[in-house]
Amino acid sequence: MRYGYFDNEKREYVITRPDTPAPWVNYLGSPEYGAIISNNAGGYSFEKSGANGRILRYVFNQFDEPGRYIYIRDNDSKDYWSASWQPVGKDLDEYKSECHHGTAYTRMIAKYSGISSEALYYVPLDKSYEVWDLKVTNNSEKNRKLNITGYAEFTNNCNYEQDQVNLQYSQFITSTHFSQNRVMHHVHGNLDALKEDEYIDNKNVSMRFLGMAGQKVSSWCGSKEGFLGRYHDYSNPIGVINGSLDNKGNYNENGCGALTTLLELAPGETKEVIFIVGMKYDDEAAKIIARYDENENLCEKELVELKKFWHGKLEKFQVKTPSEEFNTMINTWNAYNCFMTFIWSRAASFTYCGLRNGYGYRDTVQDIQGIIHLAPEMAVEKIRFMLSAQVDNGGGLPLVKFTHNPGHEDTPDDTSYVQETGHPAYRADDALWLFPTVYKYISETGNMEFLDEVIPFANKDEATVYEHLQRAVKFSAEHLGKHGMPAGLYADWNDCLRLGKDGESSFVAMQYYYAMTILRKFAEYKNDDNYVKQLDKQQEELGKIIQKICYDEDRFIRGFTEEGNVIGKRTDAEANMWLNPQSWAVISKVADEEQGEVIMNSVYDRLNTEYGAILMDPPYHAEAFPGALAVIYNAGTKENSGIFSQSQGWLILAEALLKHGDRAFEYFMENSPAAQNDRAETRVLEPYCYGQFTEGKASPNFGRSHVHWLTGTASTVMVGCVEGILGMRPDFRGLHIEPSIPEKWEKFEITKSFRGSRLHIVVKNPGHVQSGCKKMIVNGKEVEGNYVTEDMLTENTEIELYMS
Ligand code: IFM
Repeated sequence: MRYGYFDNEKREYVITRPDTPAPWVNYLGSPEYGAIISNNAGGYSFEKSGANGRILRYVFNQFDEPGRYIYIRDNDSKDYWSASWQPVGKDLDEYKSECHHGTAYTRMIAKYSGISSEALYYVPLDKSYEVWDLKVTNNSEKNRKLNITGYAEFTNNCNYEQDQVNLQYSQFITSTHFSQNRVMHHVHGNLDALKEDEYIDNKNVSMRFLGMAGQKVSSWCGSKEGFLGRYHDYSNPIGVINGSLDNKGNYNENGCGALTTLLELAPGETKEVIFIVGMKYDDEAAKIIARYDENENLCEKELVELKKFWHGKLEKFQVKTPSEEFNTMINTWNAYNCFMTFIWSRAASFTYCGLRNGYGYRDTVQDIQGIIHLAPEMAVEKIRFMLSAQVDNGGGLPLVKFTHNPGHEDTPDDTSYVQETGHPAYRADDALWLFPTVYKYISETGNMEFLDEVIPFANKDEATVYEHLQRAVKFSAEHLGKHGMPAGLYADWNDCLRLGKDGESSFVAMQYYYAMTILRKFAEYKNDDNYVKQLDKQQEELGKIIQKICYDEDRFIRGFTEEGNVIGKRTDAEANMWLNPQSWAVISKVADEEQGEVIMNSVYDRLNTEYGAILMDPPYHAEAFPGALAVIYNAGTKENSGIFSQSQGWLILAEALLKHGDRAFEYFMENSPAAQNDRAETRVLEPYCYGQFTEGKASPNFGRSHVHWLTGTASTVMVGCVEGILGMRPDFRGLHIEPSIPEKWEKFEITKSFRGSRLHIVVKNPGHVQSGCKKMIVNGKEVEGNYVTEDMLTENTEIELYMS
């Protein structure tokens, strides 16, 4: 069953049935002013921090309420509805609606009772407030008198947790006041005698507002109970039913902002009402509202600006392949998803309440990879930041606080860090993610000088990027287990594998091996011959160990427990086959081609399902060792044999590197949100974004996906598709083009910005092969091989590649 469609031209997903199997959401703004909105206007907003800057309340895991509600009431018939289907929830036979989720804006269109409305929700570019721009049209033949009411439910405290649980405190610090065109909500209003930079117990007055522009306020309300009425709810607020709000604020109750205006519409007439929400003091709120009163069509202009910004970013890489699903994801939705996870990390979603007050090291470093081909200038800023969160011993800080202060941070070796972040020790993999990320950035841009840039460590001292990477390798070398492979420490990529300082991880061993390949390239570039030799030796030894103790006939094992027992051997009753060590053996080139074929066939035979490959099989139940935390989850769920979208990306890449275009694409399609648009009731999650995992075959809900818009996922799939399937593989001097495509594809095109040139690449495949290059023509001249070097680039570079 489908609930909507992709409008690729506008880069929108259009929801035509509002009763979606879950709230399908969009992101507006950025954590500077963050707003999340569902297709039924549910959601919340915050300034700077989801944990400490919460403005609008949302009750998690509770049917998508409350939200940015706009009520419309016919004052003659007294009938009322909402600009989004919920909260009033009119009969869908009479109420027709569309929700257009676009790039950082959402537009709700509704038609009911001869009235149509369009509510556009967005955060203007570089502004820290949100706008709900409503246009209402009278499509009937008579004059209509409508009450339009905007409702914003403010949290009683900027701290999300305090608002939700500490009611004996948070209920007694708020009050609301009305002035002219706005409800001002004061938190700690009694502290207004303090100066702006004075605090008592870390507290000072903060103010939020709901303002109205474009029309005159006819009535207002500042108390949730006053607006809803006792024993009423969001679907039938007394303030809307009565036709007028009570014009009362709150003092020691739950605050809200509700504003009503009366619209009189002649047949065919359209009028506009603009609601604005933000966290500002009164004079600034007044100025913001005035801008919308004074500037005609400001909202439309701001929307144009917003689209220009986002579409401009997406335009940097566009494909035209025979697969609509692939095009949709790569051109818009996977790319947009990558930007959202890059910007937001796990700051907030409908699953993440915003309480994790920082960036996860590994996820954030991986997220960067998803946007390097689109916005290398944004990527490098974040790379710098993440390098500055590397401890001088080479390890990454498991959690990098939003208040990160390079050079002055505590580390997992300090009790204070452990107490503050809850992370008791280093993880084995964190800093190893830097290698592919830094390599991709330097190769995309050719910015070799980046290696010499000096960046501080998290705790003390500073070093060049090259030295940072050397320290990361040193960290692994200094944390080896009994067999000489990297110790698993508090976790590797898999949060549910606690292998400690004696247990060992084959996945990290492969990452470490791969890190040395990359570092060697940098060392060669820098003519650091001794270091090259050292790396060669170290890598060769590691490769031998991995082959000797980790290869088990047709698979790589997952590692060793602290006691030295093998995890994931063929004869184990549970978890005897794992996905990641197979794909990473190929990616890292620990496995040669022949071995790669064997292990990837094992994956296909043992782990693949119609929704992607499960993480391991069979799930843990009775045989888990103490560090196998996956057992805490139901079988077929999350790390316990769920289908991790993140791992699908590596699988796609690994198959593509083996030149298996058909299989790479098959894995893409199995797990691609867009490819499941027609199975929305099974997938449940938004068909335009990746989730953390899909329930595996051991679950009775096989195929259902969870944890939307999560970090780490969209980016690995993006890399699998761009670098893997499409074969965009830049290096220091240019771009290798090595597609691994389904053999049925006869042709595809790419437009790509690359080092100041606009590439137009046409790949032809008349002989229907999965990989290869028979001939390549660059700007009309046939060149040797499939490598476009920088000196061949012109402002517009025309490339034709014949695969067969
Ligand atoms: O790698 C982790 C990630 O950091 C958090 N979510 C789960 C992944 C796998 O355990």
